Amino acid sequence: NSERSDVTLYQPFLDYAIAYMRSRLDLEPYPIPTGFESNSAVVGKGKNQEEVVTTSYAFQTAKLRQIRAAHVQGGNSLQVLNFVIFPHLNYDLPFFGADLVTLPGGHLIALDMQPLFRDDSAYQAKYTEPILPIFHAHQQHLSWGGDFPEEAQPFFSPAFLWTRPQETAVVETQVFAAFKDYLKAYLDFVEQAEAVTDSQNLVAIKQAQLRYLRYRAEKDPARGMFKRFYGAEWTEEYIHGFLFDLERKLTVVK
Ligand code: DBV
Repeated sequence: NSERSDVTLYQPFLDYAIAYMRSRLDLEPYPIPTGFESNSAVVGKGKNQEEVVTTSYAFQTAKLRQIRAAHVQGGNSLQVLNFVIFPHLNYDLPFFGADLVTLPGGHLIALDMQPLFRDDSAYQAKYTEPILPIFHAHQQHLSWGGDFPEEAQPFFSPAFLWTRPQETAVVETQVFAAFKDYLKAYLDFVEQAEAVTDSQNLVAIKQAQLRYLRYRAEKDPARGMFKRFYGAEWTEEYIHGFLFDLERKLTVVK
């Protein structure tokens, strides 16, 4: 239905996530580099002109190094909520990863608890098997989205919800319900998580986090879009200085 408006499609997801996290976690602000809290640009020509606003949100807790969201609002056919939780390096927790994307071509939804150790069966038993019932319940309504980059596969769990709904109403209902269930299950994991102290495990976690982070920063599917809107310099700084900032944080002398 072309009458309906998608302009705030993911705002309820963002509002829900922040309110829900506040209800269960002791959220502290996480610094957003100056100039990256929000950016806007006018794109397109004539009647097709749209303002594209990108807003950043970031928090931290004792167990979660960075909880951050990028919300892109550019009218009916450009809405993105990219929401990722990066645990501290002394927890074996997976990443919470949500990439909710609406483009002129349609909706693209990626939702997962992205594993540190994809092929480790003990890890799967701990962090994937418990969410398989949620995955199967939602997958019934959200069919597999088809091909995605082969090289990205190691970073997704067997409970990866990947779907391209035709209808905006499906995003508002089924996808929103899945998002809530995954976030709840993730916070349950966080609640139960105990700090890792074994030095070998700590090294493995750090390596796995860096592997994930480097992949995401290098292959960020939003890079082209951000460059067109806001220029190359802003985009690279946004990616490495905020969206995927672990390497920078590790090299800062505290
Ligand atoms: N994706 C991001 C960030 C975004 C973002 C930070 C702030 O990681 C948006 C914005 N994702 C975004 C956009 C597109 C996608 C696509 C705008 C569409 C790009 C386009 O079509 O031009 C999951 N996101 C995708 C795709 C996947 C994901 C698989 C399709 C890519 C393709 O077909 O090439 N989430 C994404 C991903 C990982 C993840 C690749 C890897 C670990 O966690």
